[in-house]
Amino acid sequence: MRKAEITRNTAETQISVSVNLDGTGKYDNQTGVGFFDHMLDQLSRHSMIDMTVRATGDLHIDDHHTVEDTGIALGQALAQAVGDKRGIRRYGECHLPMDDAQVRAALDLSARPFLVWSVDFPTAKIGAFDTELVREFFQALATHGGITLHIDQLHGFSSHHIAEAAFKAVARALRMAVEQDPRAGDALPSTKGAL
Ligand SMILES: [Mn+2]
Repeated sequence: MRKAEITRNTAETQISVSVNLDGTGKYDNQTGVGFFDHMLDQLSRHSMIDMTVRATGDLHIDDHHTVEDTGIALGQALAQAVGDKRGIRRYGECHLPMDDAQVRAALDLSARPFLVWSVDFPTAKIGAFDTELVREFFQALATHGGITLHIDQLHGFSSHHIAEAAFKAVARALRMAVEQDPRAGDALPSTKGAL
């Protein structure tokens, strides 16, 4: 089964993550950061990856360590669950509209971490949440998941919609990339012989 569990404890955060790539989008995400939980729920639901996240972080400072470290653990879990990448599609993309916002995600499970981030939030906050942490999360996810991840905002004036469209776009792209390609058998989707 393509599942993984990661536990990551530091002086700043204690995090446990479990994922099932062949799930139905069931989620149970509790980080203590309300808006971030809402975004993780979107990531699970729209990728069809079952996801459980528990994070206890130093929220008395701010949400930064909790969000970033959850991205690290989730990236590690995805990389572990996807395994040797035989038979998967490898690439995924999505243009995701949400009311005023449209965000495009394109990704490659390349083992070459890279984030292209072309998103400009019109506000510094969504409720109590710092919008800059959306980028921090995806940077951590890309780095520790071995993902080449491009996220481009095409439209939008609501920070909530832009953030949510980004998470949903990445979710849909991830769903595509981790999916088994019925034509591929157990072949590696690369001419190099390694990914
Ligand atoms: Mn929402």
